[in-house]
Amino acid sequence: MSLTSSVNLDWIKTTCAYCGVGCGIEAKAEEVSPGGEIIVKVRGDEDHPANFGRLCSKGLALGETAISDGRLLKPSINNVDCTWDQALDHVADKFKNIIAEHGPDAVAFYVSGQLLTEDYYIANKLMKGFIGSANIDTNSRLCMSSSVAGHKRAFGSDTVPNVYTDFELSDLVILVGSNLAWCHPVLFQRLKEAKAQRPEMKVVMVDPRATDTCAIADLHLKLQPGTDVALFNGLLVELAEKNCLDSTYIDSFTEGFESALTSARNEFSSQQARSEALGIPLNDLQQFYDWVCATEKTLTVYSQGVNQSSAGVDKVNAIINTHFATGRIGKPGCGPFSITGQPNAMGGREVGGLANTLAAHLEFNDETAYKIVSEFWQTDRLAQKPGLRAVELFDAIDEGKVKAVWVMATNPVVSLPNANKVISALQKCELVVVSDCIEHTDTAEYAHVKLPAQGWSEKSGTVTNSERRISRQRNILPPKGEAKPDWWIMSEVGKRLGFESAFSYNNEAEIFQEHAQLTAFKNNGSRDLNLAGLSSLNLEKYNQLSPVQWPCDSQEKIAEQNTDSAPIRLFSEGGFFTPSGRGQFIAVEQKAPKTKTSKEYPLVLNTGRIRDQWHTMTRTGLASRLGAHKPEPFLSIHPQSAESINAKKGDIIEITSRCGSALARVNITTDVSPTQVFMPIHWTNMTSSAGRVGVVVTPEYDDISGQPEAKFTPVNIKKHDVNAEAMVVSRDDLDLPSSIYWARQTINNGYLYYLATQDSPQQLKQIIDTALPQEADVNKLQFNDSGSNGGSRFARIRAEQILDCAIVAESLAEQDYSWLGELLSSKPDIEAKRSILSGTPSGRLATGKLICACKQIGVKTIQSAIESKNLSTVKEVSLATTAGTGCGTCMSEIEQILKETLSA
Ligand SMILES: Nc1nc2c(c(=O)[nH]1)N[C@H]1C(S)=C(S)[C@@H](COP(=O)(O)OP(=O)(O)OC[C@H]3O[C@@H](n4cnc5c(=O)[nH]c(N)nc54)[C@H](O)[C@@H]3O)O[C@H]1N2
Ligand SMILES: Nc1nc2c(c(=O)[nH]1)N[C@H]1C(S)=C(S)[C@@H](COP(=O)(O)OP(=O)(O)OC[C@H]3O[C@@H](n4cnc5c(=O)[nH]c(N)nc54)[C@H](O)[C@@H]3O)O[C@H]1N2
Ligand code: SF4
Ligand SMILES: [Mo]
Repeated sequence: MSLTSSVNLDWIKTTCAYCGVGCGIEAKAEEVSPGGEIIVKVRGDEDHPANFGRLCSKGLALGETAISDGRLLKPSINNVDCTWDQALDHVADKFKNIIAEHGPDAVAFYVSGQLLTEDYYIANKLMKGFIGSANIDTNSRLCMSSSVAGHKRAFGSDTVPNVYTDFELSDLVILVGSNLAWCHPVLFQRLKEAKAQRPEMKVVMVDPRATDTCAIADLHLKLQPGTDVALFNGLLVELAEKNCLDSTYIDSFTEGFESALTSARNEFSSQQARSEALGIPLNDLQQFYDWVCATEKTLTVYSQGVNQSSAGVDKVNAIINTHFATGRIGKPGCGPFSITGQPNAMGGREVGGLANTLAAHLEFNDETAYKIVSEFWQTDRLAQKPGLRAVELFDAIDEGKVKAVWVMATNPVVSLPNANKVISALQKCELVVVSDCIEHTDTAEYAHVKLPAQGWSEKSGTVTNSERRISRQRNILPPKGEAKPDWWIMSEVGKRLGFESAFSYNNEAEIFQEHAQLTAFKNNGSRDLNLAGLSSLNLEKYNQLSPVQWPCDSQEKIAEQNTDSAPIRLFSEGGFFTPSGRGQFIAVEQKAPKTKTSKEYPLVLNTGRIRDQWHTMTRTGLASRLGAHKPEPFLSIHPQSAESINAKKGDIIEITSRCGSALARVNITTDVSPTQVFMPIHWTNMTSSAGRVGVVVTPEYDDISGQPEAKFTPVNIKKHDVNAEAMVVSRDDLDLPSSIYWARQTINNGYLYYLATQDSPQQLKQIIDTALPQEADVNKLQFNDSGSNGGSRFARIRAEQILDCAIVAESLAEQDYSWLGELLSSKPDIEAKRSILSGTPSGRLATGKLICACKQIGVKTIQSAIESKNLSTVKEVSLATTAGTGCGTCMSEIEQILKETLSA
């Protein structure tokens, strides 16, 4: 593709495609050479109040993912390419027929916090307003729904009262179930910098597992999984006992304090008993409680360790109770702060994308709300009752009750619990439509209709971040292939379903304006979400919109925000949206997770994220520099667990629950306790043979929110028999037999495969030979390792290129082979050949495992700098090697390497 004169070559302000921090980015299209490939350059936006110029490794690598590789470029029906008209007619006809025969509840949308607000608004309007069913649910059900439900119980609305500057202003930050260092890296950096400036500031981490976030924690409470309610109930008791209550706040603005306190008191006979149940030493528990009692500016930041639990909503309310009790809410530096995961989790909540919300913070079972929305949308078909929530929805598909599902911007075959059941449901479903920007995803495999959506850098609209700040995402590049905006695709189907006038939009600005108008419609202060100040933005103003926080009910208020950028906090003086106008304490009690461990399933599986990958890797998986940090699916287990199954470094482990099994490389570490194991969520059928952890995860969920218990599945583990292993670099996908364990990492110009099998090394070599593409005119370089029972190393070389290369042995655990990842972009010179034949990196290939993804610095470079230059601080290492000078998230690893190298 060549740049046309219509493409803007200036730096354009936009927002990151990934997490809910919502960092501002400046991006720019650039031709590598005249008429050549276009790349997108990315830098942090210094004016954006979320990040003030900072970015993390994922944000910095966005340019590398804005490429044509792997993109879904054309619509198709049953895997045959077709025109947009054919695809849209087909979807509309099928929906129409199914609705005519079985009613509107026989169809469903399953959408995502990665849609823009404009897309999300259209999805909600079409399903709830015009198809007349509330069967639209979203992956935010798996992510934020416990927080939403907790907020509604306490505040009467789904409101996040805080702002990011609270991270800097707080004196005590409690991180609950949040791996901030890896999952919200820019907030982590802000917190870290604040703590460096004010060392008296305290950070407490509440997580059963040790993570990189520990690096800034003064105290780590390694609680038993699922026991957060008991921890915060204990705090409430302590606050009462130590006279640390704010009775003015309690009396003036809240209700239900006494019963919440009674419930917390009755839970345990003493704090000693509580500490035993929590698995936290009494001293640590007391230290934590003392700090909270003594610190006015206490900020509780929480994420999936809280939400993804069958007691998720109770956990949220147990936290909020403690802030109500102390009046520490809505004031600088304090409050209960739920941080969102996806870039537009908040926007989705605002339009009402969850199956149990009507629209724009208006709820079902409320006649006034019903009238407001019907009147505004001019519809008499508005859904009457809440729809099915994610897990229930896929169960209903499995049972044949829902016959058509349209999946947009999410990959449920990977991300839903009991994920093999999702496959069986999709296989039975009469119509599966998938809108995605990527051609091959685990879910798209089961689609009858595939619709190419515009992705980041092409699409245009708005997102809302964790601090209620609305920012524009702007297009930088022309769309790839025939990709269209999601809102356009749905509107076209809406028109074809007979709702012409309701879905005739010329651009996304018109949709945003309508959404803003609905939030303001007959609002009169009755709803927190009010975008009246934005409800008359025309296209030009919309295009110029700078980041703005809601509520923004007048243009004057927006102008004020722009002049002194005064952040908006809520609830410091009540003003709740409950029927009584008072904040509600909720009496909660510790409940055990729904599925119990047993003799057969003695360990608890915890799942979560890694630093450099985003979810199912459809996009971060495209950037080679993001693949190197953790290249394979892994299972973290404690040394005692390893001993119990006789596992050692490099082994492959099979992990099994009542739902299913997965395979992963073992990571033996005291970061997890002896009764727990941890596995990341990112690997799929596209990137591994059996690394999809969702297959193992229990489908139990919180009854109130419907959010699955993704952090607690009883499992057992055993060693997977392996007689031979191989690493293969290949320019193409390898088609491997199903008996082989494999995982695939993207490298420059191809893939690095990790293989393991019960076959012999010789048999494995044959399998690799068959899987590699036939090539003519190649020179073969081969070394047969007589010491390794049929092991070998070989490469095929043509002209100045290494085509592929493999190392086969009984075991590869003893050495680091990450240097193989460099081969497809290196010349077949003497250093490369020597490395291949000897199986040991030499020369420039010897920099070791990647530590700093931004600056591409390997472990060996860091180690040798420490040794040769006598470095003794992380800062010195950074200066000497540039490692850690990009996003800085690798600093704690650098520190670890420094410690290890110095002690060695
Ligand atoms: N690199 C990266 N960043 C991301 C994402 C990504 O895919 N990759 N995804 C984004 C999204 S959508 C989300 S939702 C966020 C999630 O961000 P986080 O919630 O920070 O991430 P997780 O790794 O899911 O889980 C957080 C922690 O909860 C802990 N935990 C498990 N059980 C319990 C418990 O019972 N109590 C407590 N207190 N803690 C527990 C886990 O050990 C884990 O360390 O990250 C966002 N940012
Ligand atoms: N066991 C376990 N399971 C979990 C979690 C966990 O911690 N443990 N976390 C849960 C959480 S918090 C989340 S948020 C989910 C995330 O899980 P998913 O939402 O399933 O993961 P993604 O890989 O982000 O899927 C997004 C898809 O949308 C596509 N896409 C990107 N942009 C666009 C766009 O603009 N339009 C369209 N149409 N498509 C687009 C991407 O290519 C990708 O295929 O996983 C959940 N599942
Ligand atoms: S912290 Fe990283 S992933 Fe999150 S928005 Fe900022 S740059 Fe993007
Ligand atoms: Mo999420």
